[in-house]
Amino acid sequence: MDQKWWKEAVIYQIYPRSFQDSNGDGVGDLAGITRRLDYLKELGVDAVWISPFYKSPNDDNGYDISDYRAIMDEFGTMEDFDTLQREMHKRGIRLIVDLVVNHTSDEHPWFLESKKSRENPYRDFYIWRDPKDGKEPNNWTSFFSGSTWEYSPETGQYYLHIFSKKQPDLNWENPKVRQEVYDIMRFWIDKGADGFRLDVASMYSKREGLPDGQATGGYIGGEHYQNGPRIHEFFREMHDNVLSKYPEVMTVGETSGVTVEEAKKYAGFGRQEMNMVFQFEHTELGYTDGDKFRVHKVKLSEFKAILSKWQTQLQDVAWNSLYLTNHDQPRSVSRWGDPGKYRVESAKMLYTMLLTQQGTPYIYQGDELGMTNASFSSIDDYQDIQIRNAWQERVVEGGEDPGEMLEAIAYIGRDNARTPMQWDDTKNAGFTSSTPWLKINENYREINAKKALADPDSIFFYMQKLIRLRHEHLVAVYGDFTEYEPQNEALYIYNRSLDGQNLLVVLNFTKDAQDFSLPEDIRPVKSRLYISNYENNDELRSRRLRPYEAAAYLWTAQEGSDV
Ligand code: ISL
Ligand code: CA
Repeated sequence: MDQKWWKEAVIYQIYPRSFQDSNGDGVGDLAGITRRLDYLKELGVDAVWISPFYKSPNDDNGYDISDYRAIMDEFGTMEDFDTLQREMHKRGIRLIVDLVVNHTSDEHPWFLESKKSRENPYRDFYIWRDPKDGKEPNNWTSFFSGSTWEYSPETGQYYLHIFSKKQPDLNWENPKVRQEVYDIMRFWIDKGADGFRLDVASMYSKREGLPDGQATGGYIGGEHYQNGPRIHEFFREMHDNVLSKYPEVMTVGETSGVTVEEAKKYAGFGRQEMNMVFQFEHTELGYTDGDKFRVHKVKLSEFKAILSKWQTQLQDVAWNSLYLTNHDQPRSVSRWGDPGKYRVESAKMLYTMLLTQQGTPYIYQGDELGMTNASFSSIDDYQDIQIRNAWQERVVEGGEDPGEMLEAIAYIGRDNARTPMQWDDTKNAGFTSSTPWLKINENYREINAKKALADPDSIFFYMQKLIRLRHEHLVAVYGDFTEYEPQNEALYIYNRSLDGQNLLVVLNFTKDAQDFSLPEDIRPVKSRLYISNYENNDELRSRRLRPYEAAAYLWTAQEGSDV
């Protein structure tokens, strides 16, 4: 057990545009975050990851950066950043910043130069190709619809963009690009950053020749740029150049398309690449032919199989990260729990799971309140470029059924988690004094922070307790993981164990009562309740679980040991 702060930490993700507006323009900002730090301190999180706050034309809400060393106008000034980081550190909260370097904005000075001429010194900062038979150089499709290629008449070539055409991909083959990235990292470490979340970290290395992808229902071409040929070399170089000099700085890679085998390389102990990765298998569960807007129902056993696989296979070799949602996913209670009658119970149950598995847990803003999907009724209410482009391609141009598409968006679309934080029951939920950039969920009078802080049984205080317990009991962080009854379609049952200390977790994923029988090899001589979302007695035994009940017990089989 190699103890590290980032293994024991619970991290909170802030999407700044939607967290707190401080100046009445309808957009969240850095000063707004500073105002709410005591709230985060009360929740008890150790670190905060803030989605991009750099200068950006906002084609993709800050994931398109035009200056890596300046603050987005709408979010404030560098002084606001300095204050924020100082106030965070004063409270013992670490700061993780987002590093978006698979691509820049097309308004970044590098790209403005690059597109001018084939001889420009910045030409090789991006990926340019000649047309093929007068058309795009290959068949790859963008995460935001259409081709990944955009024609640039100035020079008669196409440039690659895996995301929007305003997000040209950087050419990581060029060592100058990599040195620029390392400089940006040093800049933010000097400014007070304690870590980096590496945006689309699995996609920097594209296969030579950029061959056509296999046509499937999802995004075409991924096999040629996800976990590409030089990716691990790049991360070792990043480590040598930057991270090795700052051993306390943590890194988490957002690695779509990562397999367990690849994750062991990115986040393997002693490999000196990054500390942990976000894997995508559970979030992409049910995507029909890889298409996120066609999600079919899945069984609980499939969901459990993925999470348990990541638990057991990374154990002792690599570190995991744990998340139920983020700014790209629907709300966790809407996707995996019950956003209706059992909203509170199921939200607590889901986070009991997240905070009792091995890996570093990430709580996305508003999930501590049990916020739900946006439930907008019109396409005009959505702002997300992915949603809008998919609508244009499928409904407007493709003639697909608008009702079905709206339903798919309401279930899986990225704006579901981007509606503003619900702070109180006043107009605009205390988020802003004017019109919010994205509509506030109509349920804010029922679901808000003010109400949660006045209710000792709220999801907020339950999460606070889960965080405190995780800090007190290392078995929850480092314990080995063993699953029971993987085929059970109602209950998720697992045990964590560390040095004779055990934590048994039982989670009911249904709205019905379910019988739990104590696994045969679990014979506690002593046990006590760790946490539950219902009133419970204090010993571990077979019994009936109520709807969405979660119960976790500390126990030992050793005579004379304490729990
Ligand atoms: O939304 C997704 C699935 O359709 C995700 O796969 C997402 O596009 C992917 O994880 C990359 O996400 C990250 O990079 C994007 C940005 O739009 C996302 O917000 C960011 O988290 C481009 O920078
Ligand atoms: Ca503002």
